[in-house]
Amino acid sequence: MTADLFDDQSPERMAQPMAPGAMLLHGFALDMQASLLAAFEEVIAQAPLRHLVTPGGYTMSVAMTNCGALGWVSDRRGYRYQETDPLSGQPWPQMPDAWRELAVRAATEAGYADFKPDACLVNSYQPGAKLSLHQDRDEADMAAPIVSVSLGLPATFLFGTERRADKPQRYRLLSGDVVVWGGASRLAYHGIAQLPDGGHALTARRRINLTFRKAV
Ligand code: MD6
Ligand code: FE
Repeated sequence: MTADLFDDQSPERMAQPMAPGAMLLHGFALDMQASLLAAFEEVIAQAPLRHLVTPGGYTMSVAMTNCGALGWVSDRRGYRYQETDPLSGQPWPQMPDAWRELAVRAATEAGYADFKPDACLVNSYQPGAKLSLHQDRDEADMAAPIVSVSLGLPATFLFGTERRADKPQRYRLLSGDVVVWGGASRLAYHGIAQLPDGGHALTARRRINLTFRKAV
């Protein structure tokens, strides 16, 4: 990282390389937080947050829902993307335009032109919730990156390699941070450490995460 590259940016807006293909865009969504969260309320009014069950029978501590043409679901039969919400049998809510535009802009900033997300997984963490180390590998096209937007309470993002046994690096993700992730890092193991208690002006005792994918 060279000084002149960031001369015109406050530290809050710095782009931090994490690994080949993975970039943390600090504060990239900072000035959109309120509108992103207003759209979040509309999405969860149509497709409520729920705690999915893993194929192994474990109930996830993170509450999830989706918007866009496809949504990621888990149940005793496995993990998959599907066009309808299993709770209602209806299509998932549309992806809000402001969400899609943010994701495309962040992907472009990180070097992934032409990102066309068709799925957005919405994660809601309350204190005590965590997401164990996993790979995102249910998407058909591994050439497309994933764009992940953090809102509300801070969290520790664990970011490893393609080998589960490698010790992950730790990154603190704050409200308005965006992680873009693809290329050589696309199959890196990652997770969220147990969320500490806290309060946030916009989300109270919650962390909201939006992950945009190209599922098909
Ligand atoms: C989260 N994120 O931040 C969970 N996956 O709450 C993810 O699992 C994730 O942030 C792939 C790429 C970026 C991510
Ligand atoms: Fe993931």
